[in-house]
Amino acid sequence: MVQRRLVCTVCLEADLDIEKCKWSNPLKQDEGYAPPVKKRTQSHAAASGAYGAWKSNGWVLHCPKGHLLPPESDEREMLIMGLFGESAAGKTAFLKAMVRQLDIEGALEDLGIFGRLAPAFKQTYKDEYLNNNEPTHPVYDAPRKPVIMELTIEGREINLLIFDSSGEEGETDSKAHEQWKFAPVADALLFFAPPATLGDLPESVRQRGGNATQTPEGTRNKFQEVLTVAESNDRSDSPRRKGVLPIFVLSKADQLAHATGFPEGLLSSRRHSGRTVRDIMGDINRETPQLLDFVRMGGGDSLLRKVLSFNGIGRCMTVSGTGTDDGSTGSGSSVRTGASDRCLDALLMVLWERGFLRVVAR
Ligand SMILES: Nc1nc2c(ncn2[C@@H]2O[C@H](COP(=O)(O)OP(=O)(O)OP(=O)(O)O)[C@@H](O)[C@H]2O)c(=O)[nH]1
Ligand SMILES: [Mg+2]
Ligand SMILES: [Zn+2]
Repeated sequence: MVQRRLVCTVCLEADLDIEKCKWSNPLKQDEGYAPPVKKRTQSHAAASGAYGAWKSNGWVLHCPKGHLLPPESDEREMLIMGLFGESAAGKTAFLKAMVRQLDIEGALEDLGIFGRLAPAFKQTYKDEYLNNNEPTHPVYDAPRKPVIMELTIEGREINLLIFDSSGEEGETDSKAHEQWKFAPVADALLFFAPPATLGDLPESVRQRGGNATQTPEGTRNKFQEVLTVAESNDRSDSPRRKGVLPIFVLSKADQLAHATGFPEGLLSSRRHSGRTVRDIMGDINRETPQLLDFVRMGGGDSLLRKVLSFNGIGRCMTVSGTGTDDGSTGSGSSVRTGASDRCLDALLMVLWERGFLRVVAR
């Protein structure tokens, strides 16, 4: 059973009670509460008619404090992913790869999963992510806004909110709590660890790319800071915490091509087309022990254990080819190797855990 969640992207405090949310109509400069035409238990179809007409007249849902909620929040499920890791670990590149795979490549369509940037959010995405001014360096200490994607799986609609943190954030406890307000409400926490964070790998491998600034200690501290924030006001056995999926992401894995012991298969495309959810989940599960062995051999055991310490659950995955850091400038100056479509493993894992894929996996 999937629990419907409603979180305001500005307050990020707790699950909101939809009955307490405000409807307002910017076109009519009017404010009020939902008319009693739709019961909470009604399905989307049953809710059409007066309710639908009323909404198409411009009434939109706001949180009790008046912040605009993500599109169609009264109808859709909500999933929240948070990306964490040191600077230049590949988080923003991962997010862009996800958007590209879902929205442009339609990579999961054969699996019955359709995704696109929320139309109202497209311009913001272009400005903030596709132009050069990536929001990698926060100018203000204001909490980050998510990238909002809409997913459809067999008629079920989901607002996917992805919060892309910056490695510069979380300097102090108090800053971390302010900047990562989304962490305690996230469904999935992604912990990014590029090869430089694996201290037992040969220096030549860790430094591939030339300017790898991450360290095992820096990343371990970052992970700990994230856990501290994500755990706040939640007991370790609380149902919410148990439902979270922490994911260890070995990023920039193309740097590991030819590294001793690295399973090269992890650099091959996930090839979603023409396959089923079960095929893909099977592949992911088969690869997991190989990946864990390599990370442990490379000295990443304490990072893995940190990720696992959140609730005892944990997944791991690898992504590569979402960017290049070989020091060359300009796009197209180097050949990208790797499997950027593996960025979707995280989404599949979360959807699977949350029971969204049962219908398409039959
Ligand atoms: N080799 C390689 N380089 C990558 C990969 N993904 C990203 N990069 C490069 O790594 C650098 C940093 O990537 P970002 O995605 O901006 O890193 P980030 O984690 O968002 O960093 P902050 O926002 O500063 O915290 C860029 O030069 C990317 O092109 C990858 O899969 N392989
Ligand atoms: Mg970034
Ligand atoms: Zn709010």
